Amino acid sequence: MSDFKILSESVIRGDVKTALAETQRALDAGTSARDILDKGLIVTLDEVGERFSKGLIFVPQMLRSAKVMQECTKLLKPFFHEGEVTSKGKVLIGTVKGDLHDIGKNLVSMMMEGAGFSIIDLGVDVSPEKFVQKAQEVEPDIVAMSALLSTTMPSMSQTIEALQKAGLRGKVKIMIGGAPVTEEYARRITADSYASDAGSAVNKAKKLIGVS
Ligand code: B1M
Repeated sequence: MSDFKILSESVIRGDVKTALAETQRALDAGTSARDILDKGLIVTLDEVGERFSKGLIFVPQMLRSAKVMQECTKLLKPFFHEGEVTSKGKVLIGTVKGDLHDIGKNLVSMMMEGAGFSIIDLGVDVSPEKFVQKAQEVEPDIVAMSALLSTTMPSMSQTIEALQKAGLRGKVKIMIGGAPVTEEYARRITADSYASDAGSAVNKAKKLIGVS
């Protein structure tokens, strides 16, 4: 964490200029994009969450930190491309209904895209009906759902039911993830796969549809 002290402090302060300069400095110094992301940015947002839980900061500060994180992630994006590849498969992704958290979902999209998947990103607050309608339209290989609130997790199960009712359940694989989501929860709601982070989401997606 100490290598990323300035980066971390600037994310917490919501200081995008310093955070971008620090991200670039770390890249120029040869630090891997993966380390900057995992050890510099994601751990800092965990710290932001801790401070929010303790009542030390409030939603506007949390939002500012999130924006800084997103700007820094843009700098890192080119480093997560595995090379020129044809589409490995189509992934329809979104953050579930009632949930506005999109940083994790965007990272999963970014890594999957970098690994050669085509991504159709529905954004945040995506209802089961919207997932179904878009799945009918684009015929994805995988429907991927993210949730960051324990209160929005049930929407994942509602979406699976809606896909089932629409006759799509046998045609798509379902992957879920997000901080409060667990492997056990995925099994319970009959999702095909759970991933704890964006890197493992890529590997699990490849496994799900049998590509390397
Ligand atoms: Co919110 N928030 N937030 N928030 N927020 C959390 C999630 C919280 C844990 C903070 C806390 O209390 N400690 C808490 C949820 C408690 C709970 O339900 N368990 C919380 C709360 C309570 C709220 C509000 C209700 C606050 C309020 O208004 N009183 C509110 C809800 C708004 C809503 O959604 N309806 C709210 C709002 C916000 C902001 C808008 C201010 C902002 C989000 C901005 C944005 O996303 N554009 C925000 C933020 C930034 C956070 C924290 C601090 C950081 C989240 C984050 O981006 N983490 C968060 C605390 C925390 O998580 N430690 C918190 C970094 C990101 C990379 O991690 O998203 O977990 P994560 O993604 C990971 C993995 O989970 C995984 O891959 C990623 C890493 O590689 N993953 C997947 C994610 N999706 C996946 C899908 C997959 C596979 C893997 O397959 C499909």
